[in-house]
Amino acid sequence: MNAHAHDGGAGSTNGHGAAAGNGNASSAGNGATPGNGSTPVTLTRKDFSSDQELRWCPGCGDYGIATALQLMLPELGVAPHDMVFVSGIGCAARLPYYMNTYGVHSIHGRAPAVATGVAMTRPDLSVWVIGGDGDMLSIGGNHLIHALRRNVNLTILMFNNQIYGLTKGQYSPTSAVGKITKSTPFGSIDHPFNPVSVALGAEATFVARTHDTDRAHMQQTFRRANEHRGAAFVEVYQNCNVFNDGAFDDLLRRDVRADMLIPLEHGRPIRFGADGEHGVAQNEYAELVVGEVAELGEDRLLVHDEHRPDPTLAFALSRLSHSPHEPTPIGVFRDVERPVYDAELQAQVDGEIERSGRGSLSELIHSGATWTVD
Ligand SMILES: Cc1ncc(C[n+]2csc(CCOP(=O)(O)OP(=O)(O)O)c2C)c(N)n1
Ligand code: SF4
Ligand SMILES: [Mg+2]
Repeated sequence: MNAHAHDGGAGSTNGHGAAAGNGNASSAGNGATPGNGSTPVTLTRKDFSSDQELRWCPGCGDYGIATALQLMLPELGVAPHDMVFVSGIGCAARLPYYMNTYGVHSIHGRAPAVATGVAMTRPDLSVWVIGGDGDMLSIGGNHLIHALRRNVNLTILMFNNQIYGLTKGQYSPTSAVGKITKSTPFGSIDHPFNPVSVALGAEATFVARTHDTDRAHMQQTFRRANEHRGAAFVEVYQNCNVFNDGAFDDLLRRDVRADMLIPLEHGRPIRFGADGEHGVAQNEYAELVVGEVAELGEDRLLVHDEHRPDPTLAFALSRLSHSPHEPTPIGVFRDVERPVYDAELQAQVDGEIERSGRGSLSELIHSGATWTVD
């Protein structure tokens, strides 16, 4: 795929291709280099915003996420025509329409598969995957975990509103037990997924959680995810004010937030509360416990290490809360290095070409056991 040659063609969501020059812009800082090598241009939110009016329900959390993203993207120093947003189907999946980048609004659940193809054939592009909890964990659960375990170079943002929004309020794999929806009139009996645990279980190399009411936290998390080489998974708590309003209120209301969000900061003891009075420690069975620092003891607090090669402790952190009604960690759970799928594949292909020459597809098809049917 040559993204530059497809302006307005199949796969382009909005007919707006390159916004700044036509070269491969990957200069550092808030500027992208035009193709003619002249002075870098300064990118702004406008460069990443399409001419389409943002259209979700008034009050939807998706507005806050889209705004955070569009305001942060210019800082990456990557020109819009070197970015691709791939989505599945759902309210969240509408995002590529609003981005003045390349984009594919693909098939329900298949965004990670489509994006894998883009990342493998065009490793020079910045490839983002956007979807909801239904798109990525119901029909697309399979595709998501394989993109994660393969460590394809993708930035995957999952907007979790614990409901199917677009189809008007059916339960999703992250809906709570007992949740009454159109498809669970007597209450859901399904045990929900914890998306961060799922990603860590698939041994994703970058796993984080953020939420739609803190723009700075979202931007910092999205930026870190995009800087990561390999598959980066970010769960974004997102309010669907029409079909699941207030799902995260017990965590995110201003008056409770300090006591309910556990910020994870690399190299720092894990503590929270207005005065850092609560903390996380390991007990004598090596299990994680949440308690008062005065009782646990400062020196027993767990020091967060994003870079631990073994995901067990990150997984244990993800299990500290089983619903957004108890103290819940946010931030980066894991950030480790592992060979990246697209680079490994390219190395294999290059090695074979060097060993055996370029080869011919026609010769390959007509070689070996072939026969003619009369
Ligand atoms: C193959 C297929 N099955 C079902 C649907 C119907 N459908 C569209 S979006 C969706 C779920 C959307 O929920 P989610 O991914 O959580 O996104 P949200 O709308 O909540 O952002 C479903 C079931 C579809 N479009 N295609
Ligand atoms: S249905 Fe929910 S998720 Fe979809 S646009 Fe409306 S408020 Fe947002
Ligand atoms: Mg949803």
